Amino acid sequence: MNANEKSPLQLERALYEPKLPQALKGPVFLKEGKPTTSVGDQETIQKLFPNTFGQPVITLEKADKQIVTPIVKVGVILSGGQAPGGHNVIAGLFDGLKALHPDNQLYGFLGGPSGLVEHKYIELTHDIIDEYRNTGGFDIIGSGRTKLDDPEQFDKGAVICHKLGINAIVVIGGDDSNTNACILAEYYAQNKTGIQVIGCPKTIDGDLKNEMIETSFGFDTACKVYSELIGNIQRDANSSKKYYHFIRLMGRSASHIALECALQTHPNLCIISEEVEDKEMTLNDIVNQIAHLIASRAKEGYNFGSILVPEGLIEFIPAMKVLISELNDLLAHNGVFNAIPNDEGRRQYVIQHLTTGSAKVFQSIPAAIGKQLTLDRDPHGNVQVSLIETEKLLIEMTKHRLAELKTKGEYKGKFQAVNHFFGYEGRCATPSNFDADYCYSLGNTASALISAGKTGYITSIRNLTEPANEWIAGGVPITMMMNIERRHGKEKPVIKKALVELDGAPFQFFAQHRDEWAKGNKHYIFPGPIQYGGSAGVCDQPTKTLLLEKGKK
Ligand code: FBP
Repeated sequence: MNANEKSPLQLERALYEPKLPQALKGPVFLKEGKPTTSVGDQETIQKLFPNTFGQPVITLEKADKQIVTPIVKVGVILSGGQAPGGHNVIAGLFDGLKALHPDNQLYGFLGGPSGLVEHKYIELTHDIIDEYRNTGGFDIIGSGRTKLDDPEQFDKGAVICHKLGINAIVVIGGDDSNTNACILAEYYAQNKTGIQVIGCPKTIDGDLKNEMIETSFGFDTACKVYSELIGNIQRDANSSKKYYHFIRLMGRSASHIALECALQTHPNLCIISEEVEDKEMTLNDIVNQIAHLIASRAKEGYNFGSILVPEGLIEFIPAMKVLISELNDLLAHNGVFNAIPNDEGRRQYVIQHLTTGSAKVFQSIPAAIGKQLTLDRDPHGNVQVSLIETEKLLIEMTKHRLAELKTKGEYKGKFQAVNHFFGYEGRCATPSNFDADYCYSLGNTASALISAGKTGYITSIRNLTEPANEWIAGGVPITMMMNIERRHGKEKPVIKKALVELDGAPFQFFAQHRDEWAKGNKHYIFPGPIQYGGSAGVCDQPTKTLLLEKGKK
């Protein structure tokens, strides 16, 4: 690519040198902790993962001199949705491998996990890596959602690894992809293929986190991008004073993104799905809450405001949850449904085959939303919540409710709503310094684990609210994060998904302040765009979620 085709920021970011934890700045040794167990169902997990269960947590520490490590060839896979920083994981891995031995090689499997199975790959060279340093996106090798969980796929993967001499695969993915990475690691160990598997915690959703994984990469940048946009919208609302902005935010099931954006921008209302479920709120309860907020703001003369809606809300409303689960069963491989040529025919088919309660709920929601609920599931069997326009549903229902309040004389304002959905805007943004540094460190750590012959580990960087120099790098056995959950009718070993904890510090802080933020227009915060150059206080700040979780504000 011609340098002239790049923006000044692109050119400058290409030169950015990610900050590393002190321990990763030279030769490292692997310090092993005590044997581990799993977060739940230990006996079953141990039986399912006899080779990879119980391994110790590893911490990387500074070594006096470089020990000689065997030459390795590594294949890397980007799995699932894009998240800012993926290219830096690969750059960190590449640089780490080359520092260990110049003859080490890195291959990229193309288009996600399917690249491994279909033998589509490229060798990643210095020139390619340099082109993608500190950039957003996953376009260096592409990503995909093919589910890697079948021994036949594993065997096909082993064939290409043996052909290329690959001894290790790095899977950069979310909770489902890392679960499958662990299954792959176990399978390759059991079958003595000599192929190691290492995972890396990726997802903007922020739901792959636990005691050892403080946050998944991409969450920081994505939330900062959305918060900038929310701040801009709040400023616009406050200027024209005529619109209510309903802003749906990506994040799949978990509301971490909505909560983080609320902490960064102080909207008038932010719905948290986990709270809706906990309080067993109905759709009507949510609409009433919104309508009453609007009515009380109108009394003070404010006919504008900001309302944040988490993407997965619909799945957390108890009656909707039942409906979605019935739809999952009804529509799985349903040739009859798929053959119905028109929307109305499909709608009637669904109504006839649901239980009476769910049929009623299905009939009560607008046909367009009903249709969105019946669309294809993703390869992991999840409803594609990003396609469900909950914000539009809420606007429509709020309009009706406000009209009722008006007839009763309880509302005298004017309601004009604008809907937004922020998701894809943030997933490939130029990574913040935090994500650029964090991802580079994750990749570098993976190279150390591989060279030491480790398998079934996920890379972990902790102490993230301190300067990068003080971060703690290491590896955590993936089995340590697993339990057994019922998924699509079957008991499965899975990494425990982290939803918003209502007794956790981030939600508690939000809950203590939301009543103030609901009122007037003085509480809005306008975070502005991500800053890459300038003082660390502005450029290197981690998320509010992380700060609060660590007892800092
Ligand atoms: P991952 O969990 O794979 O990281 O994906 C995150 C996400 O961006 C969700 O927030 C969103 O629901 C989903 O991907 C959208 O999927 P798609 O990219 O297939 O439209």
